[in-house]
Amino acid sequence: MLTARRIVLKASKFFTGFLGTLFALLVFSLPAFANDLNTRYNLREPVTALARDLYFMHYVLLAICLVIFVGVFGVMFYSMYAHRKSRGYKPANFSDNHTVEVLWTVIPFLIVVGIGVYATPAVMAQKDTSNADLTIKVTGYQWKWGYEYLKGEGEGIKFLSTLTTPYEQRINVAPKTNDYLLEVDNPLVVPVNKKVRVVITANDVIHAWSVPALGVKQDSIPGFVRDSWFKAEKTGSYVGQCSELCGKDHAFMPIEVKVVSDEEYSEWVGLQLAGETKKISISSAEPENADVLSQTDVATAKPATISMSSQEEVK
Ligand SMILES: [Cu+2]
Repeated sequence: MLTARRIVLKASKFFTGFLGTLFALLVFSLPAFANDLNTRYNLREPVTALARDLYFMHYVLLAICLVIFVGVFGVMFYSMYAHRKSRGYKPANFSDNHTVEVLWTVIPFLIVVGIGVYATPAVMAQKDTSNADLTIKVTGYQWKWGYEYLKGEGEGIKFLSTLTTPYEQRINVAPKTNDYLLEVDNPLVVPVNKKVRVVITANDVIHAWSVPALGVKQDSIPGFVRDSWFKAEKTGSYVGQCSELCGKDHAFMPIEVKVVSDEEYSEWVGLQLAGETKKISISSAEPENADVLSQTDVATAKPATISMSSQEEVK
């Protein structure tokens, strides 16, 4: 008959080996897991350093959860199986065990603190919006997005961005396309390898501007200004969705960020500023009663209404 000590040793050896292998498999196969619009599972393939950090952190945390899950349930099921009544085991008769109680309080506490310490640099980096090449104000409306280029090349450009997926697809009378509910008329256009600061607010209710591949997710709150940033390393189209339940058309206000080369960006800016391809400008198509924070409002707003990270003037 195995002693309790040997059982624990045996079990821990097994779990260390098993989880180590699993973790190594997960970490080393990260790129293979990366996702695009054609695949259904996992996070989007990261295209910024920040998004890569978040992606990796996601796996580390998943592995920690897995270790705890397998460890706890493994010990539980093994104990029940190996010490069952039919084998002649008698139930122990004790009411508490201080050592165990201290352990199951201290260990989870250390795990949580460890995760917090590990995640802090990434959270701090997300908030460091200094030295941006481009500043863009993003405004959430029910149910569309408004973009306004505040600073940097393209200053003065503003437009609304609305879902273009045909209604027929939504009611299942037309086949759904690959970018179903992720296509917009006017994507946000930004240059590649430039730090873009997004200043995020809302006009009516709370929305959230989120583009997973860029590692950005930030609530947009009426009367408040929050900011975030990204620096895309690869040209392409990156999509996201409003990520805060904001009313009946919450699912129908996607985000598309088009990352282009410097030359293409300059060309696009030229066309926009010349007004040649400007399809909808905020001034002509702004929803009625729009009471969005103007640039001056943002710059002169009382500190209390601006998040700690946004106290520097927007302009
Ligand atoms: Cu929304």
